Amino acid sequence: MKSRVPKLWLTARRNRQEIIKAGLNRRELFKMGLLTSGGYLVAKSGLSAWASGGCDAGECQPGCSPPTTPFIDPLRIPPILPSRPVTDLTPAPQECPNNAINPATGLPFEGRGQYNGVLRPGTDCFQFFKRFPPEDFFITRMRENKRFRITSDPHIPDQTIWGFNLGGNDPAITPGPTIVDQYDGARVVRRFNELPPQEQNGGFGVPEVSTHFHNFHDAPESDGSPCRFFFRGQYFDYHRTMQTPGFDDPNTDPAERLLEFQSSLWYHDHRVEHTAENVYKGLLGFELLFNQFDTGDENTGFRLPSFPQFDIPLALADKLIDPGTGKICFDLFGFDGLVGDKLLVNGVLQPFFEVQKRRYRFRILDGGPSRFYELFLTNPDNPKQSIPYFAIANDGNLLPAPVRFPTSSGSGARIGVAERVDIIIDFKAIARDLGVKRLWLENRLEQVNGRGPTGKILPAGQRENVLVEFRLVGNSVRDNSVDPADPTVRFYALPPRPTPRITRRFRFERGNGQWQVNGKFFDCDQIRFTVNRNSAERWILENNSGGWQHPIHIHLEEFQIVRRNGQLIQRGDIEFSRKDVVRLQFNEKIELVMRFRDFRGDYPMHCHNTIHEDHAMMLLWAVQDDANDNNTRP
Ligand SMILES: [Cu+2]
Repeated sequence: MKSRVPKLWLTARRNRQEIIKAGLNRRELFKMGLLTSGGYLVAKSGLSAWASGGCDAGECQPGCSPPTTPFIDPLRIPPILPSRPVTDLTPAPQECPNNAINPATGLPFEGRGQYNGVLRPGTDCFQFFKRFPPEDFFITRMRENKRFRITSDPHIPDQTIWGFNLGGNDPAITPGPTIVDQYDGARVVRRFNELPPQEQNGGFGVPEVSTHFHNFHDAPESDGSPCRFFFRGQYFDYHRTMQTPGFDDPNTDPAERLLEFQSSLWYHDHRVEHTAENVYKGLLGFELLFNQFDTGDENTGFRLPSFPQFDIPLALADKLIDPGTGKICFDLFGFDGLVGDKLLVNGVLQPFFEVQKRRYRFRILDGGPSRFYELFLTNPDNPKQSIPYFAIANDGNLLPAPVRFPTSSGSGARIGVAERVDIIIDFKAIARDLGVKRLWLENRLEQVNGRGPTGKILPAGQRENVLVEFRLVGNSVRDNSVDPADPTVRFYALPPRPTPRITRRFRFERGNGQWQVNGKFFDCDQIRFTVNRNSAERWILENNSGGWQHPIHIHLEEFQIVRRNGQLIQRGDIEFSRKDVVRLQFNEKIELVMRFRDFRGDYPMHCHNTIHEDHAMMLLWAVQDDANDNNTRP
């Protein structure tokens, strides 16, 4: 596909390869005067001529990926990571980091206790380790896999990905193995960094990692925080209390804690300044939690479709492919964000999935780096039909009751990067009522760059927008799962909104060619404000721009959105929910309330468009006892 490319981009392209070879990062380039404040590369004479227009080898741009064929490969479902009794783990996990020097690497065995690459002896001991001693452990190794297939199409070669494995000598995969767990007995997750050296990264990716368990209620030392990355040759133990929030808060009613279970979570790399590259390269996976209500068995509790047969995680990712090599590429100099023109689900390019005529639960994750999705079901044989599905969870949290899509105004469920939506599709009803044999799960939200979606909804039935083709096979089968169309169905009530101690305001904006919160860039060494432990606060998130959208993520606990642009969020709205990411859209103002319980220490808030996050739309705040910090615009 040929297209006219702005002159600025031609210049950028001409310089890109030399700079990648020199191993400079963007911050260094900026300091050297090689990047403009707009984020574009300054032209340098004497570098090799690159492109003269259209799409050439090495051009990593939407519209330049080679043609591919959809629906030739089945959906892959990541395997489940086994757990074992902690007595089998050698060396045993310990409360304070194992910082003895490994003679083979010259580095501490364990990376915990390092901050921004520097060891801080005596820090990052596990909070509540004695109160919740681990009973079981998970083990996994981050590795390169050079033989990863995104499609069986012979024109597309093997890809090199970075992923997680099952803990032994098996190959790494992306998404990594799914961690399945319950609120019962504490846990340790031991992760080894066995990634290749930086110079073997194939153009992007940094072999320094910090694995965030996206919005589980964890202490900073176990949260996979951006500045607590660790190196090749090290391991890192993450302690999970497996408690809902409020276990160390005298003000939390135990009954309320039963409303704060989580279901669909994920883990992903969070290395400061390099999260986008590392997650795009494959460092993510699902983490699913069950409890006495969301049991994984459709005969018990809320009677949601049984796991794993009828309960399927779907990680959405958009990629760019180098037209010269057929390899997935990443544009290190695209500061707006990266929007791919190839859609992958669970690491497979536009897969098909054979389903029985019954209800399924799909846990849909926007894996980024920058794309927003609005989800619709389409009958390819009759795209005019409106086909319903039901959202039952928003982010990690079951809704008070199912929400039907498309809505009365015709909208699908919209998700930004890192948001999740669990949906139930009733293939039996759809086959019976509409005569459907194939069904496309489509993203119809137009987005042409990393700035955010245009808001336009694209027509139904376009192959390039299809995420998965469902093929309905066999006769209708036994199904004991709850019918989400039943208006009497209820899940958890929303916990009462707490009374905030203080209101703080945060403006998310462009500044000096990058991204800021309240006029400042992220800094690992700057805690911007401190929250009283076991208190609640009101935070106002503002975006005064009509040109950018930001999915904002807050670590530690879920918040509730009280108002979006002054409008109260009401029962029946999909945002009438606990949330851990909120879409801050054009010229929006979001009011949320949130509690900060149990753990002490530092946590980030950041844009989850991972390109914006890396440059440097993030800040750190801390939780401490009786801090009484009254900074309202920190
Ligand atoms: Cu952003």
